[in-house]
Amino acid sequence: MPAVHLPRRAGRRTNLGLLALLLLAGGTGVLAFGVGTPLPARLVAAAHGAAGLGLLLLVPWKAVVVRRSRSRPAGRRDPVAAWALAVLLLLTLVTGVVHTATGATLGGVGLLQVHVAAGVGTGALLVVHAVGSRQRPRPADLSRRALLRAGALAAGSVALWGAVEGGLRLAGAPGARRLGTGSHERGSGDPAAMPVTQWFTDTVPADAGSDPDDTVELVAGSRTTRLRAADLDRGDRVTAVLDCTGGWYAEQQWRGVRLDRLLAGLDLPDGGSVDVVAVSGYRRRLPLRDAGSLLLATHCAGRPLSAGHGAPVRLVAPGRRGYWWVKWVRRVEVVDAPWWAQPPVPLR
Ligand code: HEM
Ligand SMILES: Nc1nc2c(c(=O)[nH]1)N[C@H]1C(S)=C(S)[C@@H](COP(=O)(O)O)O[C@H]1N2
Ligand SMILES: [Mo]
Repeated sequence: MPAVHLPRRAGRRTNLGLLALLLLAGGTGVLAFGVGTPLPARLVAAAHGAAGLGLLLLVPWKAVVVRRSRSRPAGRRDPVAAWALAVLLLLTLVTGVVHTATGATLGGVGLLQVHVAAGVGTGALLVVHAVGSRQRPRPADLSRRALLRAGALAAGSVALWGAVEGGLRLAGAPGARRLGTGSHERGSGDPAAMPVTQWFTDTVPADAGSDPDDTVELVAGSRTTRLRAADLDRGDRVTAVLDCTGGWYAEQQWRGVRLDRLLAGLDLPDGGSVDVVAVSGYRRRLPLRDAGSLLLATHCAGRPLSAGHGAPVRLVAPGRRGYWWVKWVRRVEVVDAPWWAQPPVPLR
């Protein structure tokens, strides 16, 4: 088998290349959940796709490395963990590409959710695997030839990503019409056709929107005001895209009251924030300086919010991913703390 004669260095380079692409894919994947504005989102998604697809370029080399290690008596001691890693990575790649191309769901679960779960699992197994077969950095890793090879791998990855993008357009696949974040359109202009999505473990409150006397607490300093939810429809309108990290988006017309109008006349701390809290405790903290673009919405597409979509009042946060759009708002509180003093994503 001629492959067995592959120099040891080549195996090491292959492993380092895989590791670099996996770290890049994992890092940009996590970043992709944080960005909602079009251009940065597009760049992050493109880097993510290129890094993920680039892994395929190294498969032939890695196959040789694997075969060689199996032919050595002192080969890998834990092949089960190594194969589990390979299977999980394959699942990550397949679900990533199929989601990108089609936006498909399986029994209500978006393929992107499977992708993210498999990606996180891959990351965990990768740590175990890489610790077990550590490759120490060497001066030669920074040689001209090594950098040229890394450049070729990067160029090949970007070319492969470009080929996939071109293929989606030629085929007229749904993926050709997806948003910069990678999300597929679902129910724009028709809230009834828009998915009802919870971040993690939150649930639709049984009585959401059924009581016309529901109130929202507005807290600033020592002052607490109770506002009837029904009185928050003050005719402020915005058209904005709800872009869920589950991989779908919808553009809707929202109506209610702009947050800066609601807060007018209150004592607002410089550099402060506003906590928007749901009946269930689900919450997000946003910078006060954004108040002019935030809306407490009571209506969507001209009709009162449905229970699933946040009745009687939800936050509309244009340019931010869906998990910021707190539904079933019960309390709005002005705080001195900066917006980033909170978990990066909701915990429920
Ligand atoms: C081992 C880690 C991962 C690998 C190898 C990987 C790989 C991929 C691949 C190959 C694609 C398809 C790209 C294309 O066809 O253009 C993709 C898409 C995507 N992945 Fe990952 N992924 C990983 C982890 C993650 C994580 C942790 C997240 C989020 C937290 C994530 C979010 C996404 C998103 C949003 C897309 C759609 C991007 C688009 O439509 O352009 N991925 N991924
Ligand atoms: N209270 C509460 N608000 C929430 C969530 C949640 O789980 N609980 N999920 C968020 C997420 S992840 C998204 S994408 C949007 C979904 O809004 P929709 O169900 O109206 O489509 O609501 C956001 N607001
Ligand atoms: Mo979401």
